[in-house]
Amino acid sequence: MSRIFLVSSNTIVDPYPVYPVGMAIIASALTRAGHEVRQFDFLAEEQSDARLRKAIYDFGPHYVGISIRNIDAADHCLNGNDWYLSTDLGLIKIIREATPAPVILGGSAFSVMPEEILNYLGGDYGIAGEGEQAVCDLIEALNEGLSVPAITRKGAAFCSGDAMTCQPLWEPGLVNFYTGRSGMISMQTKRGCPYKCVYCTYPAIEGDIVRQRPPDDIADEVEKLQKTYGINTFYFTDSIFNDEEGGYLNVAETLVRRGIKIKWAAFFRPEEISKDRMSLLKQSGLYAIEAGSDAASDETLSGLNKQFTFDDVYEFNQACVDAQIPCAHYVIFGGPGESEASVRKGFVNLEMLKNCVVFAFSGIRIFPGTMIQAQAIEEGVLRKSDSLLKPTYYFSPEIDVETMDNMVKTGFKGRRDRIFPPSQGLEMARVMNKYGYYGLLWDRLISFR
Ligand code: B12
Repeated sequence: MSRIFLVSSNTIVDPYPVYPVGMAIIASALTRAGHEVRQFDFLAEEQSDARLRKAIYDFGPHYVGISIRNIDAADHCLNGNDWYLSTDLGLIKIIREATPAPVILGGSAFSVMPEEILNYLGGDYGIAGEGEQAVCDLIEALNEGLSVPAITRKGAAFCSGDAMTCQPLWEPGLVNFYTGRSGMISMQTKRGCPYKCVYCTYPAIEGDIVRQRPPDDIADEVEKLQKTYGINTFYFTDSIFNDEEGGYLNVAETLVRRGIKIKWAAFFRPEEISKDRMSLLKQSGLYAIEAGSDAASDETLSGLNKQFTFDDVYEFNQACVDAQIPCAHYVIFGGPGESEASVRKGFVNLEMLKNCVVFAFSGIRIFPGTMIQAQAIEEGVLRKSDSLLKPTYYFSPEIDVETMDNMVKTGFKGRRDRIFPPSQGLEMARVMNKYGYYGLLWDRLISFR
């Protein structure tokens, strides 16, 4: 048995603070393997270095694990003022002063560029991708004195759906902290994304094979959270909730069959969805959809390799409107193929989307190993050796960025349901928080009356 001190380093509160489910799953797996675990959430602990130091002294860990969720906000308009690894660097310094225990890094951000982050932060070991089994194996190997590589990469789709029955170790204090500030709790129902969007890091984090958690296991967890904490609003954090195989329908059916009454929201791929399916989802509690529409014209959708067209986005939006489910579309301007003509066409298209919110982003954050990195290298705007640790963005060479941003600002002017730059949405959320509103908040901009 080892004592393992886990730290969640994420301090982002935009668009709202999100429960550190990654850390909670690791805590659960380690506890099941017989270890003693302490979870320390830097945000909930008011970002206090002193509390962190004291908690480490009091616990006397054999190992420290850091869950690193975000590198930056992937928002070009923030001009690089959204870089979070400096927080992790500060945490490691305190940890090193407080204990000689080896430091193990993991988390979604870590998995996106493990070598660079391990080097930058000076951790001892890192686990890229799914961590629950890998972290137990690593600690066992270290306890046996075996030599292990600095970075473990068991393959991004390591755990089967059944192996994901490892429910997070929910901490009552953290549950209250996060539900109090966001009005919801996060839960993962599946892993893996089979699509090949040019910018995407998801395959590196959770693999490209869809693995569905058993629906009854999900329902058990929902019920447990409802009974123990009175939580009724959930966010299913899957990369894409409406998987092609239809596993998501089994989740909805199970919630309905078991008479579980909750509200839930999730990310959807804007693809054809029948009335019956929408109605089942709504019956199971679906109250809002965030759609990865990603671009506003067929040229740019194809440039991102989305494998759907704007007609699909339109039909999907109509299906949401017909079912009276608020939908927010996330679109990026400036991707491959973007030109002034495609932005104009994009505005004609977006105008056709009724009763929905559109969040627009400018440029694509480039991550290692993605197709967009290769394209940027080919276009001569990036070198293979360039570090991507600090926010680096791709813009189509066919458009001037300032001109494009101004076109988007002008196009959205005067509309509260069209948001650009993204910080505008955050300002709106802050104001609503002041008046006691929490949650997604954008859904309140839509009315079906
Ligand atoms: C759902 C989601 C959201 C939702 C969250 C909703 C909610 N209520 O929870 C919303 C839309 C709000 C959101 C917002 C943001 N997100 Co987001 N989000 C995701 C997504 C799709 C899933 C995250 C999740 O919950 N996963 C489930 C948990 C269980 O998995 P996990 O944390 O990865 O944990 C596993 C492993 O990483 C590992 N692990 C985790 N911790 C540890 C610790 C140790 C020691 C070890 C060994 C292993 C380990 O084991 C775990 C189990 O296998 C990911 C992409 C992805 N596919 O991962 C992006 C992602 C995490 N988001 C990202 C970003 C950037 C953001 C925003 C900053 C974007 C923005 N501009 O607003 C905000 C920040 C919000 C915040 N407060 O932190 C990036 C982060 C990387 C980066 N680029 O910096 C990701 C990776 C997407 C991407 N672009 O690449 N997000």
